[in-house]
Amino acid sequence: MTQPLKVGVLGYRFMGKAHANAMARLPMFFPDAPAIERHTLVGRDEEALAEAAERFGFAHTATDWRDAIDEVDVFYNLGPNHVHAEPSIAALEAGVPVLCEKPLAPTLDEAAAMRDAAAAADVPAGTAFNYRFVPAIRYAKGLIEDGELGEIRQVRGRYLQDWLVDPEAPWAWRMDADMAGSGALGDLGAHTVDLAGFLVGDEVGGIDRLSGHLQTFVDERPVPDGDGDSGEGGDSGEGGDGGGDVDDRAVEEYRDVTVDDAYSAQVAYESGATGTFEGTRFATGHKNDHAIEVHGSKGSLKFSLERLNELEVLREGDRGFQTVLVTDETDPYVDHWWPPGHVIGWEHTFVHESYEFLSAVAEGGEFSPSFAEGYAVQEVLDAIERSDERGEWVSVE
Ligand code: SOE
Repeated sequence: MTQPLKVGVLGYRFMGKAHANAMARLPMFFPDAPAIERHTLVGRDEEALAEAAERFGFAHTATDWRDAIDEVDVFYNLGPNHVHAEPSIAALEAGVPVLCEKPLAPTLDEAAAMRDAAAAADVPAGTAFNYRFVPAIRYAKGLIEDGELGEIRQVRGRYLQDWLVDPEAPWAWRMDADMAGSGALGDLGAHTVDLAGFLVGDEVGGIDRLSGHLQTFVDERPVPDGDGDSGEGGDSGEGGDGGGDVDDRAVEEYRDVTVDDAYSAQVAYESGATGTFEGTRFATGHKNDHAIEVHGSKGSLKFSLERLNELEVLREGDRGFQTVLVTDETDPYVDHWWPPGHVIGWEHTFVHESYEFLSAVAEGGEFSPSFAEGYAVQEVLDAIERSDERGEWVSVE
């Protein structure tokens, strides 16, 4: 009998919890998935790490990621963006497959180094764009591939959150350019750019040129006493949870916000199709509102993450949009979960993602989205920043 794959995970906050949950669900719902052992959890704060390892079912902990890479068969890099490149490259050089959170890196150069390390390794290197694994998104891609929408003319994507509306919401690594790279652009826009490319890229080609705009609304934020940790997985602000309120904690300092709070971009595809993308952490009342629409010569579709079991589709001849409930035989994962109509949620996207990634690892296959695909997204993010700086349309290099 083959030995379970020993999995090492860097990061134990929001994404650590999402992926650990996925690993725990796998053997119960995906018995054909490779057997895994939740082996080593990596972080800097020993006490918090030990508590997380206990809760997430990891047998070992390490405060240095190098120790984990020596011990494991698979490495999940779920740390803040500035710790994506070095550990991921080291793992790949040691022949250890890597699944890394998005965006691939804070800078295009680091992302290029990661892409090159992946190309030189003969193990899978995946970028964790989990929204590709929403069944409704797979269904939408099938419709587009089958020509149901005709010639694709427009794509529209937006990702709206509101966890920074309060100017006193605490500072976190996601607001620091050195650690995060960019703000709403990299954190939210990376998802939208990837999803648009996944859905329509084969039909409309790459993005030829674009016009980007970035805005920061609040320039500095309070750092609660002892908080604002930039450590490996030990961050204070994993997105939606925002690190909580500072009212009941002593505020020692205010720290600069050096990234965008919101971005928007207008894109021109090689085919002549156009697109608009926008992302913000300031959309009052929108918690995790990721939506994408595609318009073609024969039909259109609309997807919203907040109603992820559904897809709104208008086919040629329809007088209005039909809501398709994607929990039937059109869902590639439905047999693994509940009978049709028994809806699934956000956390299931991580289970599907791990199932595909670990299967690729065990079978020596390819995993998509790869580091090369993560790099392609990063090129678009970089172009949006360049366009904003120059105040003009730019090419995507
Ligand atoms: C934070 O804004 C965040 O957690 C993102 O980092 C995730 O990628 C997204 O899925 C939810 O929001």
